[in-house]
Amino acid sequence: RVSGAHNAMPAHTTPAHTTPARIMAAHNPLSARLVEEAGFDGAWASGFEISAALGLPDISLVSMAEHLEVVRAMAARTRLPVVADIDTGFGNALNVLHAVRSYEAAGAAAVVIEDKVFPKVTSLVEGGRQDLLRIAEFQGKIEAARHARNDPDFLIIARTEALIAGAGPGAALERGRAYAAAGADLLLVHSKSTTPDEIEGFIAAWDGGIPIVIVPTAYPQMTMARAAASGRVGLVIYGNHAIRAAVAAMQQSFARIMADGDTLGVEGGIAPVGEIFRLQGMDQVARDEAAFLR
Ligand code: SPV
Ligand code: MG
Repeated sequence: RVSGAHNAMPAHTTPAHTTPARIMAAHNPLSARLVEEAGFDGAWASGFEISAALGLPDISLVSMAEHLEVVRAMAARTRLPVVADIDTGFGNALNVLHAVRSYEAAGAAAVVIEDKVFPKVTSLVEGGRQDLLRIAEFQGKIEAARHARNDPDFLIIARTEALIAGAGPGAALERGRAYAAAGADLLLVHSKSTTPDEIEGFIAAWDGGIPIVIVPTAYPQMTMARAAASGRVGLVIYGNHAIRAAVAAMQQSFARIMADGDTLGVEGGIAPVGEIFRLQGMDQVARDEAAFLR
């Protein structure tokens, strides 16, 4: 269960200063463990990050089976709820039925399904093709997701890309309301505006009765306090900060080693081998050896 999310806001009320749950991106089980140790409330199995980790663009090239196996391994290695980014649901409403059953069985706590046409293009890229699905068809996908889940606490998060597609705040509200009416537990509204104004305008106008999810990558001025003050944000997803942190750290270390011709200079700035042993659970290996190897 994603704490704080399911009942973050009772229908049609706007309690002040609801504290949103914080969900950090991860692209493999190790990064999910680091998300847990840092104290986040959940791990975001980001399509962008998992694509990038496979050396691929986030344009629906990673298959459901590939993404699902990463989610399964993450859920096995962290106690945190894993929020699975299933993009468009890998096809139509029938694909969504199969996807939701599969992700719930794999140990995910929630899925996010977005209202773009399959194959989708990543949201934040300049000039990306952003084609929206018909509202009724996406409502069918939400209804399929609700029908497929076993546990009512498995969250179905509907994501509208109306602002990303440039369809405007009216279209975003219309779609959000339609998805809430179809039974979504939360509404993710994505924006690539470089200030929080667009999202704050949406949140102020929101009357759909379910909590909102935001991904403030393009508008990092959206602090936790600011999100909480709206009273309508149930989850904040930090969408791609794990892969960006990892890439920057590797680039710096690799460049230094190439420049220096040895690894002495990076030793103080990278994790000691013992830290990797700890994250791998080598202490348990030693206990298991003592207990079971004869
Ligand atoms: C992801 O992390 O895969 C997302 C968020 O969907 S974004 O890349 O900003 O669209
Ligand atoms: Mg994604």
